[in-house]
Amino acid sequence: MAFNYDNYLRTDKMPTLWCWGCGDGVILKALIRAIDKLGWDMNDVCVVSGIGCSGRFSSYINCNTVHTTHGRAIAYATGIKLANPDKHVIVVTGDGDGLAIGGNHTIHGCRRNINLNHVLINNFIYGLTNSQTSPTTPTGFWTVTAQYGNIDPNFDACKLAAAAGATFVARSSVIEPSKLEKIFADGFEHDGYSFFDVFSNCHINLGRKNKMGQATQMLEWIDGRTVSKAKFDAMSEDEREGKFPLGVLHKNESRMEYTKAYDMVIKAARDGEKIDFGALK
Ligand SMILES: Cc1ncc(C[n+]2csc(CCOP(=O)(O)OP(=O)(O)O)c2C)c(N)n1
Repeated sequence: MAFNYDNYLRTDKMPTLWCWGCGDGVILKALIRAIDKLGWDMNDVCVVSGIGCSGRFSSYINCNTVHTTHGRAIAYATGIKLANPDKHVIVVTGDGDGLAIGGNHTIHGCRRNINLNHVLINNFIYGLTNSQTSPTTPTGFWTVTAQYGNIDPNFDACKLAAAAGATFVARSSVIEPSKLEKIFADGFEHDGYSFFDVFSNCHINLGRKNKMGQATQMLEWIDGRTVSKAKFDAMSEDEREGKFPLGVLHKNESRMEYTKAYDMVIKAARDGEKIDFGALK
């Protein structure tokens, strides 16, 4: 039987505001399918987003949603999760939203290992506001804020998240929707900060202005920059240049999740129990 997306969407908000061929729709579908696979009740799910094309997720998905301010989605989501530890909180940001203005919040969410599911839609540009440089814009690319070509080095978002303390870190792309769905489902089940770096195409505000062709050519461009983790691990340093590994890149199940740690604080304040600081490791 065909999958019925209408059960999960605010159909009155359709069609979306996204450009034709935008990868955001692929990611929305994979996210919905992962929720369906896990059998989550949509009343128990909260999707929090910032501002950007990626910020539209909270408008289109039919569950508890909060469309917050640019760069602050993780801060809102942290409060929501602390007050509702039994609910599933999914945060959707862009690369500008989650790595530039909101980079600090991403780092500290990872550091705390709070059980948020952070989907970072990485289209390598500020999409909504017409092509400003983001922390993942490749070197040499034209943007409105780098009209002679981008000289800034770029972040590897997964390395950043893992170094900051996230306990599930994965990369996928809109080229592989079924793998994306599986990676979402695996990460959503993980009890800790799950970070997903999802490569997506913005053929309008990155591609067109850099003469990269249409959506399909941009998918080929993403394909050329990505390799499976297994292949990446077998490559030499030189071969790895400009390539990004795909798959689950880091997982740690031994660290305590933050709402559980915070529960010890509540018990200390309410019942005079001692906090087991040794258990925090
Ligand atoms: C505090 C603040 N600064 C700047 C803006 C303008 N603004 C809105 S979205 C955005 C960037 C969007 O890029 P990204 O986060 O990469 O998301 P995308 O649109 O590509 O999905 C900016 C600069 C804003 N809304 N609020």
